Amino acid sequence: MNIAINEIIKNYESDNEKTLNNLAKLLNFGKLGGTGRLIIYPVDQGFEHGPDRSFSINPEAYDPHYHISFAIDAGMSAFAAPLGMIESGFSTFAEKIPFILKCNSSNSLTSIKDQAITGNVKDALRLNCIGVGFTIYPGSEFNFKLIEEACTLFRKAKEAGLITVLWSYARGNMSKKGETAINIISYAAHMACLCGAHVIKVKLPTSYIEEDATKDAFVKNNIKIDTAVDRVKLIKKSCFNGKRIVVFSGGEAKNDNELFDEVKAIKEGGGNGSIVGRNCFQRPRDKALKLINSIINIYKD
Ligand code: FBP
Repeated sequence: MNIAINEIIKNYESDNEKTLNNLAKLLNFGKLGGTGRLIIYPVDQGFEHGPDRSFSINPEAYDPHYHISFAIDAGMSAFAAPLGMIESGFSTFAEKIPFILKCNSSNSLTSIKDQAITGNVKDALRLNCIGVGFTIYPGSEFNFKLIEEACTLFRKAKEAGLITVLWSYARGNMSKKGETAINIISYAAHMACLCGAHVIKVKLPTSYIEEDATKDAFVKNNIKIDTAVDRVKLIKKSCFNGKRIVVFSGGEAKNDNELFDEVKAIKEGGGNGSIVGRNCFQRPRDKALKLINSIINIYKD
């Protein structure tokens, strides 16, 4: 194992050998393998937003095989998806890319800020996944239940030698702007670390500070949050002073340059990488491949 990867892995002091090997697999796979950076391709938006809203702009994307083969050809570090999607490409793509089983999902046919459990450690092992993924909604009325579910899943996953990825998306008891406010994302990212996640996934924060009890600390202690680089640095600091892997989500489809600016800020701020879904499958395949290649080159540069 190279020095960069060793440096990251040694921060996970309590994990068994199998889990550490799976973490190493994630960090060594794909075009960013061995760099300490990673890029994950998540396809759970069919659950979260519905198939037509997600895929009709690029109809090939209705097919699960489209996504898994895209992840492989793009040189992604891993493919993350709910049960049915991984099952549907399991034998065709076995061993060709690390799978992360997304074990809960929400849907937009309801306005409730909760998630249903749709997968477990047994499924992840049956599907030869390297890890499990889970979403919590800090701030929602269901946040305590979601946090407890995440911890229960993670306990079993670690026993079974799997890694854990936590999508920590603030939602509920805050303004819409507050969901990506720097003070809220910092809090959400730290809670994800405390749940024991190996990889923390949050939205890229804005410089807006939500009115709440944490705001004062930002003002009094003059925490630097003006630029996207400052904000990525702060999130890494909130994640055990840089000792946890943090990836930032791509969000809704946007133009290439906007995305490149975000990636440059993540890189400069010491973030570990990106998790990009819609910005890939809502573009034609060739354009999406080019986009990911450029993102990879920014991280590698
Ligand atoms: P995207 O790159 O498409 O934003 O995917 C990342 C992701 O976390 C998905 O896993 C999830 O479905 C989606 O974002 C949720 O997005 P939103 O918070 O906008 O509903």
